[in-house]
Amino acid sequence: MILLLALACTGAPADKDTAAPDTAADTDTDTDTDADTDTDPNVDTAPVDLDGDGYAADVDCNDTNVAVYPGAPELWNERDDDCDGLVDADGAWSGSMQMAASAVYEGRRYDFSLRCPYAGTRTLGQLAFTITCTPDPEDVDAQRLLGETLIVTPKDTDVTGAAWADDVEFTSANGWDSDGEGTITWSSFSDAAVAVQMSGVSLAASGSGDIARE
Ligand SMILES: [Ca+2]
Ligand SMILES: [Ca+2]
Ligand SMILES: [Ca+2]
Ligand SMILES: [Ca+2]
Repeated sequence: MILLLALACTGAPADKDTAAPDTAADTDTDTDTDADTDTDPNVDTAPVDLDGDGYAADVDCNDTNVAVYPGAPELWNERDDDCDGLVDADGAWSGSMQMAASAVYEGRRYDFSLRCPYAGTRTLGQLAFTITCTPDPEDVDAQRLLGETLIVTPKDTDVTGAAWADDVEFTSANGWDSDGEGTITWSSFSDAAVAVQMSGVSLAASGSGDIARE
């Protein structure tokens, strides 16, 4: 009996693969049914599509969810549905805003019109942006009352879904700052409208504009 067992464990085992092509490199005893073209019929390299959405695991960014695949409709669900590497409206955003500001100084009112580029990002529930207003460098009153630059930044950066509304801060290069409010409303995953405003005793400003994902 011992001799028979020893004999059974020596030498090349019989090839029982059922798939073509069969090669001399294949010396296993497994029975597999893969239909790939690699030289080892015991290794199945054929693309796998676990969730059956028509996209194999190498291109399907979630092969266990049938609603997620390249080109799938992107939804506001904090998930990358279309496999473009971006969750919802995440990405870099830019655009231009027009701001109106008014200041009262020594009993006289001054009005200013400012063009203010928007630059920011939205990443995994966090918002960051800087709206940089540059008053006319030739306007002595604007420089004195608003500063060389007037910057708007968010105070609370949490964002979910298609809308954000929270406090912002206006900061002048002249050294003062003032709280205001801001909103961003997404009309799609690549377009949004921005509005900011602040209202102080001697200074008020409000602006709006459109931004787009880069
Ligand atoms: Ca799949
Ligand atoms: Ca999938
Ligand atoms: Ca999504
Ligand atoms: Ca996406």
